[in-house]
Amino acid sequence: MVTASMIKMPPLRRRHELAAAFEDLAKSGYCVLERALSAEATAALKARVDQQAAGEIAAGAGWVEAGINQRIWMLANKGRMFRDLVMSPLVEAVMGRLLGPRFLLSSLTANIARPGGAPMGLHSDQGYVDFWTEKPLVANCLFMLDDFTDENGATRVAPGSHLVRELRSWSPEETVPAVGPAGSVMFFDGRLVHGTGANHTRGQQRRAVLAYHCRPFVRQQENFFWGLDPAIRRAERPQFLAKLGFEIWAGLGRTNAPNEAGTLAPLDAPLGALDADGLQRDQGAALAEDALWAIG
Ligand SMILES: O=C(O)CCC(=O)C(=O)O
Repeated sequence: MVTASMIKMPPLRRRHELAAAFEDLAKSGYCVLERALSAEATAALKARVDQQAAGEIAAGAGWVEAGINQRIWMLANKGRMFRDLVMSPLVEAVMGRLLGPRFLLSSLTANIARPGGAPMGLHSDQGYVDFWTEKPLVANCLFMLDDFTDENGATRVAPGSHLVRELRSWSPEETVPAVGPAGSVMFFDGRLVHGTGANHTRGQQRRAVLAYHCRPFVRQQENFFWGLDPAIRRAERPQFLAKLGFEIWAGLGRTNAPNEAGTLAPLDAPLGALDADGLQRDQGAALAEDALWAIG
């Protein structure tokens, strides 16, 4: 069931605040904006994350690392409040700045760093690209649902690493904790080296929602075409579905439906092999094995 969102969208910042954030992003590869979420929104998101985390463990579907930290994937299916978060003008403005127009949502997840949780390996979110890029191909926005501190596993970041052309490994000593009060959002360049910190507290969980985005020609981390709940696909706003890639961009993402345009839907009867009379037939006679060798 698609329910109405209970949270207020983070407001767009004043011009000078955004300008300062863009400067930090350019220089350091990340920026933290405090009070991006209201206290009510932060509490509602946190409660929903906790409920889902417990539910996934109870259902035997928990994604738990080394028995401690928990990741929740596909939040697009797990509450309208998460879908609204990525539609906010603030996310739109900062992601647009980093990735250009028509960027896509790559994944929408929660990450809970629990006491005793080990640090995540340092990496960049476009680490699968084996060369440095002049501009980021992907970018992330991390909503802090708890105060992020050095002790409780605030994300470790290597300031300026997004500008280092040589792809190399990084050591924890080159990183600093990205701290901020609950309700803050951290935006970061996909080339920035970072990772979840170790949680050294006795009893504090450190929860985050991560809206990871990519340029429209990059493969997404989550496969929304298979993974999105069909009921949500039917009910959601075209703008949201476009963010997931259900629209053609620059000729990419076609389905061969007649007059395809706007939000694309699964086809009941995709156009297949036709005979000369225009009748659909399975014309898939196998090629002889030696023909395959010839192709290879
Ligand atoms: O939760 C965090 O602190 C960061 C997670 C992270 O590094 C990632 O998802 O790539």
